[in-house]
Amino acid sequence: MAVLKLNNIAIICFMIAVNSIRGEFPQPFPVVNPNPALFVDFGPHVDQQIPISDDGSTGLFTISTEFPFFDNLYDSLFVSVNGAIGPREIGTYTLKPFPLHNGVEMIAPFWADVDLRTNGGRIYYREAIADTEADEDCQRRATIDVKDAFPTLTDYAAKWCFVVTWYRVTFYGVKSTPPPENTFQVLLSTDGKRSFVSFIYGDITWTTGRASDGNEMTGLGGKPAQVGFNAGDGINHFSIPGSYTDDIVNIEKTSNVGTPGKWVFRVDNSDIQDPTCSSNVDRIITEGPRFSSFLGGKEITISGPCLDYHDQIICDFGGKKVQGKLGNKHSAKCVAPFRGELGNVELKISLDDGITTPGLLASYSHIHIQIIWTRELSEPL
Ligand SMILES: [Ca+2]
Repeated sequence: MAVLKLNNIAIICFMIAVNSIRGEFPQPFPVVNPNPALFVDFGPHVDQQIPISDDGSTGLFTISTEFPFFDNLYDSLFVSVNGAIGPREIGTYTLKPFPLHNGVEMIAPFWADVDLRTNGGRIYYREAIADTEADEDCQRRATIDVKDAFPTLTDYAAKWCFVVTWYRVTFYGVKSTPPPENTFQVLLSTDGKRSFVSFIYGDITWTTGRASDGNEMTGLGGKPAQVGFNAGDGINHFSIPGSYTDDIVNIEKTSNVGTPGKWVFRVDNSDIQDPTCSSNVDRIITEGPRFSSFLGGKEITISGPCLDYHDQIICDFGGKKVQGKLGNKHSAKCVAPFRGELGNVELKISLDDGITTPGLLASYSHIHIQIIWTRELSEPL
């Protein structure tokens, strides 16, 4: 399929070159914000536009700040046609599931085989730092998203915002008329220290290009779109539920912040923070780091259960209990105690001052913490 596509690209590139001279690209649609309550203002009146291509990008775009992402700082990025943003161009159109190796750092609001040559769909982007109503609105909305999702971050104020909108884009190899179209937007924001990403979805109707075994009429099936974050180290990544499955076509009806079509994440460190919490007692706790020195002292962040300010948090590290503290409404923090031996211990968390006995899952969840000599001697679990 890849070879086929490459041949097609060569042919189509020639056709585009000819069309470009003749000015015969599909005309862009008039831009209509599908949901002003969700989507930051976008379009040719405020944005730049990505050149028409199948698997191209903005080219390297130098940003006016350093954007923290997965424990690194980035001062430039590519916006790739195929639904991803990062310090590298993402020309790949047939996806592999996260985690990806080879240093492919990626913010993926909807990584799939977008093709801008086919219909009038366009991708608009801007670094929203000007003293204009549209740019200030980007920073204001990003700030609100963060404060709504992470209520303890009352001091957060976005100083920089970057917005990209994939507007009515369709997929490579589409045969149907009119073609299925997707509209989605991503906001990046930072205050210089912390950084956040909002994914915003309008109509999502296709998931897969034809070269990824998708149906050429519907854009469904095959290897569907991936939504989440990839650190590129083969370990750290985050995929939202349904990513890389057929269910991702329903992403505009889902949320981790209670607003269908919106997902918000903190992305500056290696553990992507998803504000989703759950009263589901069987929910797996996913935060970390999932290791500590045998001397103790490592602060462990635990998320999953919905927490409240009146919860009395106790962490039980293999029988050694320590008092924890509230991180935000979705996370607690406990400092691992001294433990004079190596190996795994079970970490349990109580929200009622340790009254509830372990095993009554209404108040307990658990993970295993690996006790090691130093971080360098072992990888996190
Ligand atoms: Ca493509």
